[in-house]
Parts: sequence; C-alpha cells; structure tokens
Amino acid sequence: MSGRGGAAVAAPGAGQRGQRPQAKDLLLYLLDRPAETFLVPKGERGVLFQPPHEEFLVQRLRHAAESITARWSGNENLVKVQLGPMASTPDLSLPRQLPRQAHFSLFIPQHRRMAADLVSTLVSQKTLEEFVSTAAFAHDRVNPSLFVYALSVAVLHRPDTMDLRLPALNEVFPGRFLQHGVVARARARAHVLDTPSRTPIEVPQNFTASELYEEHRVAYFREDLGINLHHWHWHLVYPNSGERRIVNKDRRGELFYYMHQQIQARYNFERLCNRLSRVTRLLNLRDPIQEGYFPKLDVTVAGRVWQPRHAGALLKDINREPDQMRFDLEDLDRWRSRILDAIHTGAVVDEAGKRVLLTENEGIDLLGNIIESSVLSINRNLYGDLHNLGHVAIAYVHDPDARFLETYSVMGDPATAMRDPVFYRWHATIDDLFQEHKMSLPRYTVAVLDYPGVKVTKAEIVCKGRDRTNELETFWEKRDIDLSHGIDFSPRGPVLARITHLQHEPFTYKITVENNLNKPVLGTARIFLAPKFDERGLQMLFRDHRLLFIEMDKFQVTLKAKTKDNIIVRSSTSSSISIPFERTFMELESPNIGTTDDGLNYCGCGWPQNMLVPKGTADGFPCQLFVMISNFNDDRVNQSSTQPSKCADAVSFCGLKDKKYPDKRSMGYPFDRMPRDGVTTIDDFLTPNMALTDVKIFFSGRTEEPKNL
Ligand code: CUO
Repeated sequence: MSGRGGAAVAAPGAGQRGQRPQAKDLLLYLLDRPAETFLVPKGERGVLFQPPHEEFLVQRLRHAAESITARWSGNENLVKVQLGPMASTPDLSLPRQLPRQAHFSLFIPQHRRMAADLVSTLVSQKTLEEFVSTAAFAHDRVNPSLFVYALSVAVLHRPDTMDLRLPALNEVFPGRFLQHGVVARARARAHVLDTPSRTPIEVPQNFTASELYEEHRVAYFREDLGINLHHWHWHLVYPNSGERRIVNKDRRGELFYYMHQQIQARYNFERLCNRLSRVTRLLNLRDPIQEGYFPKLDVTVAGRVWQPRHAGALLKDINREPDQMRFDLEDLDRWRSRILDAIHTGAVVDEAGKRVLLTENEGIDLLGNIIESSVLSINRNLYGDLHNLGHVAIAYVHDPDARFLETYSVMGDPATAMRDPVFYRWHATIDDLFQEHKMSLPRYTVAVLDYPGVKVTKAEIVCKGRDRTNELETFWEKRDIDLSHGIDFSPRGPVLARITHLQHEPFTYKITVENNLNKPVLGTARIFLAPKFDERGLQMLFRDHRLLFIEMDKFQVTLKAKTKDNIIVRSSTSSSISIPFERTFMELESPNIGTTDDGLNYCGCGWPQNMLVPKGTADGFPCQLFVMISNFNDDRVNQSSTQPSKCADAVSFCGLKDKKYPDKRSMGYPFDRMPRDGVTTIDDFLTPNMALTDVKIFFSGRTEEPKNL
C-alpha cells in the first residue's frame, strides 16, 4: 500500500504483530481504550508507548510506572515505541478543569472552550513526532471523552494526518451506543474465556420502550448506530468552536441548516410510514414535553447512567455552577425573537452596529452560523447561542441547577442526541427559522428551473428481487460489531455485539433523457424521494410537500448531442449522501484502513447506506421519485485545487474536505424555496427537465443473518 507523495505507509493492521507502525498511525493507538493509561499496551498489535522521562507521566502514575511497565517488559511481541521530547510542556490548565470522570458535552460553552484550547495545542505542534508526544502527554491528563474529541478534530485538520481514517466512535465508547449491560457482559466474557470468542452478544432491537409508546415505532431510526455515528462525525468535521482556520469552512452555516433539515425530512418520512404525524415544533418552552425518553444506554467511562426524561417534563432556567453555565429560558426566547426580526427585516446587525443584508445566496450561511451558533456568528451578544443552549436546557431538565450532581441526558451529546424524540422537536423549531428566511427569498422561475433542449422522458427504479419496476424493498439485517477497543481494563481479543438494523435491497435508477441540442452537454442529476400523501392520505400542497423530499443522490451526467435516449443508469450504492456500512464501522486495526492507494480517503462522515431508503409498509408505501437534470454551467464550482478530494463519498451532507461545496446552487435546490405563482402541487412544479414517478416501498418483515461472519 502506498500513500500520497510516494512514501510507504502501512495501515495499522496491515503489518504483523510486533511490526512497528508508522508515526501517524500511533495516534490511532491513543484512541484505543482511552480511559486506560498509555503505559499499557494498545491495540491487538500491542503498541507499548515509552515516555521520554518520568516527568512526562501524570503525577498519580509516577510511582506505579515501574511496576506497570515491568508487567510487559519480558514480552517480545510488543512493539515498543519511544516517545520523543516535546518542544515545550503544553499548558493543559484549561482542558484539565474538566474532571476525568465528568461528562464532556460539545453543547456546553465551557466544554467547547476547553476542547478548542486542546485542539489548538495539538494542531499547533510543528512536527508529527511532537504531535504524537503531546497527544500522549494529554492522554493521561485530560478527560477521556474530551481527549478523543480533541485528538479526532486535530487529526482531521492537520495536513500531515488528515488522511488517517479515525475509528468509529462506537468502538471507542460503546456505552454511548449500546444497551445497558452489554459492555459489562462483554468485559466479563473477556475475563472468563481464555481464547477470544466469536460468539456475539445479542443486543435486542427493542430495548428502550414497548408498543404502548407510539413514538417507539420509529425507534429503529432514532437509535440506529450508523445514523448516530454520522451525526457525531458531522459535528467533528464541522466544529463550531476554536480557531477560525478550523471552523471557517465553505458554506458551513448553510450545511448545518441543510444536513439537519434533511434529517428532519427523513424522520418525518419514517413517521408517515409508521402512521405517525409529522413532528411538531417545541415552540413554547414552558409547555410540558410530552415525549419521554428512557435511553437505557450503557454506563459511561465516568460510571454514570444516562438520565431519562419522564413524559410531561418542564424545562427550567439553567444555573449549573459545575459547568460554569447560567441562562434563562427567556434568553432562548429573546434570541429566537431577535433572529426572527433579522429575517423579517432582511438583515442582521454585526457587533459594530452595521446592518448586513441576508442576501439570496449567502444569507442562509450567515443565519446558520448565528442560529447554531458557531464562533463565526456575526454577533453572539445579540443573537446568542440558541440551538446549542436549547440542547443543553433539554439535556438538564432533570437537574437544571446541579443540586443532584447529575450530568446531562442524551440530548447533551451529538453521538446520542438523535436517539431522543425531543431532538426532532427542537430541530423542527430550529429548521422553522431557516424556512422563515427561505420564504422571504425570490421564487425559482421556470427560466431558472428549466434546461432548454433537455427533457427527462422517463425515470424508474429497478430493485433486486422485485419483479416490477418502481418498487423498493426493505428488511431487517443483523450485523456484528467489535467492542474490544472500547472495553477498558479487560484482556485482549475480539468481543462482538450483534445488532439489528434496517436494510434495503440494492437498486438502480434508470433515467432517460432527450438532448435536442446540437452539442453534447453536461447536467447535474438531482434525485429526491418523498411520501406521496400526507397523514390523511391526501395530496399535499407543494409548500409543505417540498419539506419532505429527501435527497437520494446527486451526480454529474453527460448528454450526447441530438439524442432521444440518453440512458443514465446509477446504482443506489453510489449515493452522494451515504457511506457503506463497512466504512461507518470499520475496525481500528482493519487492514483496510489508513491511507489508500488512490489518494482518496474516508472520514466516516456520511449517512449510513443501510438507512438510505425509509422503511415503507408491508403493503407498499406510496412515494414519489423526483428526478431533475439541471444545467451544469449554472451548478459548476471552480475549485482552487484539482487534487482529488478526500472523503468524497457523501458530499451532499458532508461537503468536500478543504474544498468548496461542489454545487453552486442553494443546498436543497430546487425544494429549498416556496413555489412560483400558480404552483399548488408538485405536478404543477415540473418543467420538462424534471420527471415524477410513483414508487412503492415494501417492508418485507424478514430478518437476515449477519453477512460479516
Ligand atoms: Cu446536530 Cu442539534 O445539531 O445536533
């Protein structure tokens, strides 16, 4: 395997036990069992870090270091790695304020500052060797969750490590993803068995509620491992705090809006498949929250259980001394109202009091950074920290003033927030602000939407196993995942958990396009899917329907000149929003990870492929497939570099690493705005370069055994 620039690069698992890994791969070993000191061997290969001097060790380990290392000294199979000296001793005083046993939350302002500080320390190390040593130095000193987050962000943003593939978080912290008790059983099994067992621990699919709770019908979506990993990874790629050079990515505010809007659309789609109505906004913060949630996740590194929220919980003002955090619900109301004022007057006010227009194309990006909010917010004093502190208020509903010394619930962590029904109610409130802005924008005219000379004459779906076209099929699939990297203080060897998730049969789109022009032309194929009817079984108004269209794929096409039947065939596995399951869950030492031959690399951000198609129903859920070919000349983005992109798999949701977002149109085009006059339904909206096809999604009800045995 050769890396970019011709240097030989070994993937962490590619070598034999005892073979020395490359310098940057060592960083991955620091993510293995992060609560254990780095003085014990890391990874299956047994990498044993050796400190440059005694002061390098944290005080509590200095006396014990000799006896710890003596345990491994005779083991010839271990790979001993001598850590080099650091340029200077890093100042970890801020990140160390978070106790090692505490929970770390990206939504808590003080935690964000700590994380930003540690990321800066790691990113600013001049050489790779100094980076590795500084990371090891921080490893035993700072909170493990904070450490994993900061190291991951630093790895993704340093030029010398950005092609490293990070392990999926469920491998590092399985307790954030699995049912209570699984990790304990896995640990017990690892201790009892002499030889590693390949018999997985079965994780029941329905462990958080019973059929009595109607919201539980969509738990398979909310609690899907891949969906939660995607959300965690998205926030890792797009941190909202820290140095501007790390935060300030092309159209990040707009992508915050779009990626979360699509989550809402997908969740509402699933709800309609399950005879649930669309999510209502959490608008009045004094209303009881009717949706309870009992996560039953495994205990964390800190040994805490994740607190549940009873039905009817009431939000309170937050005043938590341990988190140095105080705000009132009224603050959230005030910020929301100021943001609405800005939207309705078409301009925001910056810190110097100057009006900055919310323009047709850039306004949404400004708003995204204000509403989230990120350090790019144009005026945090005025517009506050709405979305993040909304998460926090909900996450502390059980202990708003820390009197019970309790920590946050799942809404406080991007890795777990999507499990909770209230996540979607809060994000419906957030999305509503963006939609308010979108409603103020000029409508797309026929002239803008059309591609004269280009006509889509047919769009159909051909699905494996279905006799008829335009039918999709879903089913349950079991899958084994390895927990061994996240189970601290236990013997080595694989420990497997067997989970069940939604899956669909692979399918292809077949699109027929007529090009009446005398020259070959380029186009962008934009494919969306939406439920055909609303909760009552009636056709929807375009203004509401547009919010339910989920992006399925987007790609460039070439149309031959003067040709009636340009046939475009595209596989579902090539989707511009998704990454394959294997990549979401790839194991830390798999031979397939690390840098790759072709310069392409994968960052783990992307909707899980297994959740591309909503569940449907046994008798076929009626949907509409929408296909549009837009003029590529209006979509094209000139990139400053022609280097192939890393993480190019799920561009619609994750962008291109270190490049511009590769589609000039507003994200969500053409469904991001209200329709032109005269358009009532989707049928009225169509121009010749679009096609609409009725599709049904059949849920077969079968469960397939794991393929990865
Ligand atoms: Cu991704 Cu609220 O932003 O969670």
